[in-house]
Amino acid sequence: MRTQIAIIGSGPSGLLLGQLLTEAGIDNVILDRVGKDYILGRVRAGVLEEGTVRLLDEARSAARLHAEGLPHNGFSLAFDGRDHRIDLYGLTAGKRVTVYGQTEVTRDLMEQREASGALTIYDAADVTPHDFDGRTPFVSYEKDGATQRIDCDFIAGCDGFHGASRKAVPEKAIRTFEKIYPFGWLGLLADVAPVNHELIYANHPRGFALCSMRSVTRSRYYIQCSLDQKVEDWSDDRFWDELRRRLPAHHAEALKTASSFEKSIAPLRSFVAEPMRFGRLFLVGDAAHIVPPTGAKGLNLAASDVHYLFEGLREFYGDRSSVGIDAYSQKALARVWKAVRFSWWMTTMMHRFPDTGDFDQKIQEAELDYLTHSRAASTALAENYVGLPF
Ligand code: FAS
Ligand code: PHB
Repeated sequence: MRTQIAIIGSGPSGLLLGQLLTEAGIDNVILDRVGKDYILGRVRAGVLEEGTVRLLDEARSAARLHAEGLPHNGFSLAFDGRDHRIDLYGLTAGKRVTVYGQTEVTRDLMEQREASGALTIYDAADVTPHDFDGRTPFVSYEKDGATQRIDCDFIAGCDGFHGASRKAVPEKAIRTFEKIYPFGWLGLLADVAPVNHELIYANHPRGFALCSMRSVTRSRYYIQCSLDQKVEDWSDDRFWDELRRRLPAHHAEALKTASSFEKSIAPLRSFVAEPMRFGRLFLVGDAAHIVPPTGAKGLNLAASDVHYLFEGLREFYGDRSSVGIDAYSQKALARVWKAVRFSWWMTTMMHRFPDTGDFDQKIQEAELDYLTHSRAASTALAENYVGLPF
């Protein structure tokens, strides 16, 4: 088989890139090692920047997002028993975010891809990129008991942090930067009305908590937990009690609870691989970088990577110019590092660290106090949260 772009990974990165390429008449094939249902079973991001929404519009995959997504003009920081609203809309001259689950984004992109007739190969084992340092790259994989091959012009490694693409790059050709946080997030999904109409990020001596949502009838909550915690040790009641203890009293009293239908613990890390291009292989999204979810940046960074790569590939096939693809890594990394910084800053400000001493605690409190009483400081927070320009 031959295609122009072989895409490894059918998560948001691969699906969004595939849809934009298909819309532009550039042939592409997506391969994933698991099936559709497994991918749709993963619960991840919940907040979309305007740039991500625009790209989904361009991919003609945003109809349900516009019908069901929740535009949010602000969020609250809770600490010291009070909450302080950050007016995103007012501080950024009219920008906002949209609350719409990554699972639904993925479902919409999958449906649009099926309607377009573009090929996705699920349950492809041992997917491996080859000869990407030359002019005739190809991808091999195992399926139906045989080794298959797809010849292509370029390979997009959209296969996430644990994927095969970054691992296929010679060690001497890549540089990585990593920070592991000494805690995780225990997340819960329940069909119950959210405690607040906007998100609440809570800094509390017992640990961080986040009140989010998927709709006005489906809540998404997180509490910071130590890395030795096991999800099976957390009954719903224990989770709800701990969440209440970390919220200001008026929210704790208003909290509505119900049986959870999803509970999981995610570790937190910051990770960046440089560069993001190796000959005819491009790394996209989580394959190249990971951020702690505190700043709601992971999925949105994947979208901006896709934007830069798609524009470069469209220029390559349209104008026979490689200027765009040659600039991909440098352009993507410039935005990645700003989002990595913001996510690190939000995480450091909002969480309790095991080695947090009295001095560090006072600095955290001073940061929050300054942030909620200075227009300049809250504007800086707001412009990063809604997403820096592509
Ligand atoms: P993904 O990991 O989503 O997709 C990669 C795809 O490649 C998968 O379908 C996988 O099956 C496939 N694949 C992997 N290896 C392969 C191989 N060898 N061969 C073929 N296919 C392969 N971001 C936020 O903004 N907010 C959040 O709250 C948030 N929570 C998260 C919670 C968890 C547990 C995780 C892991 C991430 C979270 N993220 C969050 C970040 C997340 O949303 C990612 O940024 C987003 O999924 C990135 O999308 P992709 O780059 O497509 O990678
Ligand atoms: C979510 O709803 O899953 C979510 C929202 C905001 C974040 C992280 C996760 O910062």
